[in-house]
Amino acid sequence: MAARCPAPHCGWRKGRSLRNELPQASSRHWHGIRIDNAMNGVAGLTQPAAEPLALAPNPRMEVTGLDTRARLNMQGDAMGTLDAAFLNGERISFRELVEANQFWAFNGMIGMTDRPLMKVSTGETVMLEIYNETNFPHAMHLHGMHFREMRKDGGLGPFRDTLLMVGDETRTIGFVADNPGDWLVHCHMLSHAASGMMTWMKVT
Ligand SMILES: [Cu+2]
Repeated sequence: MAARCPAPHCGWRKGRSLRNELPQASSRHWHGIRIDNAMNGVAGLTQPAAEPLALAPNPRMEVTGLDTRARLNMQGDAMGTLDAAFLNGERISFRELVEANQFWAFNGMIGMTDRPLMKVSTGETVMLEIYNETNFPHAMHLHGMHFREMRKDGGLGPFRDTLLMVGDETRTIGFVADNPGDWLVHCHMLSHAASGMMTWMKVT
């Protein structure tokens, strides 16, 4: 707005919220509108300044030109292939894992680890192959970014952030890592997540 004086006319529908897309913390004070004190917009007196909102760019539809490939094996359950896994840096037998109520794993690791599942740079296109070694369905959920399934026939599925996978199934997802940060990757059946099916990825 600073580039124009007077600033352009600004209309807003009742009930909609405003967000700060300016590069600095800002407040807004209204003339001509009777308003609650808490919304009067005097930073430091009636409300804190709104911090700038760093929104990720819209997701890119294409997932071509792959930069990173990774694989995630979902493991666990008594009928599955997991005979031991790492929990807090220690290799533990499946029997002991059941006693500890920690019997779901990703790539042989239970729960959060110091090292991420993958570390990628912003803008990299990532292909993640997911194999459900177990006999249970799992809902793979990625935080922070949306993905498309890369189907075996070469087609791309719709944008999603969760993929329901049945037992003994391999599916592949692709996405552009366009949102920097540490992002949780987990099974959205939350009892599975609490029992170990959690990891994370880093986008730098
Ligand atoms: Cu699950």
